[in-house]
Amino acid sequence: MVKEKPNSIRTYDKDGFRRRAACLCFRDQKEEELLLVTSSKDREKWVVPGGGMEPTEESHTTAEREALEEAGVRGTLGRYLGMFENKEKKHRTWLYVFIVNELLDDWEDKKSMGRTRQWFSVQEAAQKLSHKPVQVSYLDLLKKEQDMVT
Ligand code: U71
Ligand code: MG
Repeated sequence: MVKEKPNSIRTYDKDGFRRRAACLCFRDQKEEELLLVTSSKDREKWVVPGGGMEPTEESHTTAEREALEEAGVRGTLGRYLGMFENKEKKHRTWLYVFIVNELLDDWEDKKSMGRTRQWFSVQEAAQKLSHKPVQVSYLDLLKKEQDMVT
């Protein structure tokens, strides 16, 4: 299926990197169960919900909007985890923790492209994301943080 986002305008940093934002959507504050969504191009593959920042948006606004559009979740935006660069694809992603408190039955990308979502343990998620090395590095950072407090 071809992805169409007719009203979206891409934004770029001065050096030509596309600006994105994304959320690690957890079931609760324990941050053990993570929600992934299927890829727009390949329904067999899983990705972290996220997408391009629009001209008037701040990264946290984009992150919450993408969680709603791609995963159909509402919740509470948590801490900022950092900015992750994909040198190959030339984009930068501002990443946040997000605690889900509402799972909608119907949402935009389910209707438009049949996108689905599923909970995974952080360890399972890292395996599912192996085709997206930068997204694996999101979880590496999370593990590092968790090791520091335990
Ligand atoms: C795709 C591109 C794409 C990106 C898209 C990636 O459509 P999407 O939201 O699921 O995400 O597809 P994915 O991650 O679902 O497989 O990656 P691919 O490897 O399939 O080409 O990302 P990348 O190649 O730049 O990493 O970006 P564009 O440049 O093709 O739009 O869309 P993204 O960045 O999430 O933006 P948005 O705002 O449409 O969600
Ligand atoms: Mg996206």
